[in-house]
Amino acid sequence: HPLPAPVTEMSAELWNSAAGVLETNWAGDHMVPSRRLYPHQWSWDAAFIAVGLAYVNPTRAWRDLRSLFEAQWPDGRVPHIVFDPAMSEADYFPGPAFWGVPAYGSRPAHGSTGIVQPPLHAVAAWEVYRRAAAHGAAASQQARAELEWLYPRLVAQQEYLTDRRDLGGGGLTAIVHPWESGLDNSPAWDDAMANVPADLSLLTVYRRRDLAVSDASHRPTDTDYARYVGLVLSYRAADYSDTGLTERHAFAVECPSFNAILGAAELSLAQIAGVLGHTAAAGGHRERAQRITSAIVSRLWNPDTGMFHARDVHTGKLTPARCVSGLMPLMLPDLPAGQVEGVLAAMRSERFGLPVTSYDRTAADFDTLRYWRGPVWINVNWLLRRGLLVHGRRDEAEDLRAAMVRLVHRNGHFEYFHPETGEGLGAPSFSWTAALALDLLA
Ligand code: 9YW
Repeated sequence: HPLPAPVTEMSAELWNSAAGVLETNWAGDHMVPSRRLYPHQWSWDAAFIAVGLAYVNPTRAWRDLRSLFEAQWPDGRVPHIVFDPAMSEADYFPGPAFWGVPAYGSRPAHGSTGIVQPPLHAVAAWEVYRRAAAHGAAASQQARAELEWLYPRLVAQQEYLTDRRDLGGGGLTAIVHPWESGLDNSPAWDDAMANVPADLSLLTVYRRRDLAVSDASHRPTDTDYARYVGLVLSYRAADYSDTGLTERHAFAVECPSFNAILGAAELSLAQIAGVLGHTAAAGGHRERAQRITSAIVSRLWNPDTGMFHARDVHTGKLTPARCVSGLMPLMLPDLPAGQVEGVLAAMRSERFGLPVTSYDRTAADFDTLRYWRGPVWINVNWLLRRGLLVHGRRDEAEDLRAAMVRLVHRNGHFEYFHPETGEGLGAPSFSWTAALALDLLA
């Protein structure tokens, strides 16, 4: 499937290299984020990836989403990693044996993790569906059948997050591990993580695999990892039950990005319910999106900084850190004008730049290399561009689109990028960067 017109040499080159990355990273029934660093299936990666596959291989887009949801738990949670039985325990830490989760569902997987990631899949499914007609009648028929299969599963995912994970009781989902945010070592978690025990001796029992395949100065620290491992052990101790979790688990945080995606998912579910003829359900989804938006505004907005911040469920405090997650509620169409203006002002300020950094450039601990503590990531910028479009900021959306395309074309389909030089960092041939490049070009 060639790039739709207008085609320039630059866009054709980028389109072909992006399609090539998705070809390389296809593992039979799912896509891996990166062959070397992340050799299994990741949950929110699958959503971003489907958005790109919608242009070049819709059958694989549906296959990837279906594979993920085939591993859905009976309680509705969609695990953040589904482990590929073709890989061994040594290929990724923490691997299947560490999590100790049985293989749920029909997927012939090697189990999964017990935590979740942002529920972007309804948004992705709707995008793949919308593009199906461009591939002909058979693709349209397939898209409808896949939506029918996915819809109840997407609803169960939302219900798990809104019913079981509303640990703060205010209508938002609380994440119980930084990995659940998808923004692993973001400064947004520093305050809450300070209250999580860091038992470094755990790292003599469990060895980090990431350091064997990437640069330590880019990755979360050993202290971070000791806490990450400790939090999994804590959640695992009661078989990942959410009952009474706040009292026995050291980390519970309401993340503005996670909850913005939760709200956006309800709106996509409303669209999906509409085409499937579930009219009453569609109204319910729209109402839930509105409730989530109101809860984000009343619980996570800080009028002094003019942006959103993560809220620690244990202390009730907002973190002072200004992170990209605090811009993400821009995705929500019912966000009140005051909050829209605040987020836009923060985005335009010297704190974030174009494309936006993962963390405030002017902060004393801004780190140009370390993962979610400074570098530029394409996926969150892609979500912010959606937010700009939702609020009719076409020129700014176009500037952001052009900046992302330039960055990836000049530097390659990397996992993340140096915020000053643009150099590609982390894993090369990274699936979501390639997938989203296709969408930005189309
Ligand atoms: C890790 C796969 C995942 C992403 C996350 C990202 C990273 C895994 O990679 O986490 O080992 O640190 O933070 O968002 O889903 O691409």
